Amino acid sequence: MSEETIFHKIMNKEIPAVIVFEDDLCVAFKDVNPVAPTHVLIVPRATIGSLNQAVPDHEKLLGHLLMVARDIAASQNFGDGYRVVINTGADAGQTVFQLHVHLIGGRKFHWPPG
Ligand code: DGP
Repeated sequence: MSEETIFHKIMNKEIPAVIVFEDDLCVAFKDVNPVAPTHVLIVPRATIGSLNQAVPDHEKLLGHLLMVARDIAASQNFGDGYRVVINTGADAGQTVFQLHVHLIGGRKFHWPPG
């Protein structure tokens, strides 16, 4: 079962965050603990605990989150690339159980990630 998270409080403007984009489907704000010069989280307004809780009805929303990530990336001075990440489950490093897309850029990344 999905529960209210800190991201719901941010989306409801109950706690502050630096919001860089919002529309009727999602809110994008700066990560409080950035791992790169640009680190933005794109969060759906619909409660979805993780990618594992996504259902076929969410297909268009999931595509929208990626397009928003792409558009925010285009507004940044990224060099030759950026990374889009969805940590899914504790073993992957997910700590907030509301689906979110990390957009990180502004430095060079290595592969495979840690
Ligand atoms: P993940 O580990 O994939 O669940 O990412 C959660 C991210 O959320 C992590 O990078 C830190 C960020 N975060 C946690 N709490 C807050 C908060 O209160 N405000 C903001 N802006 N970001 C937060």
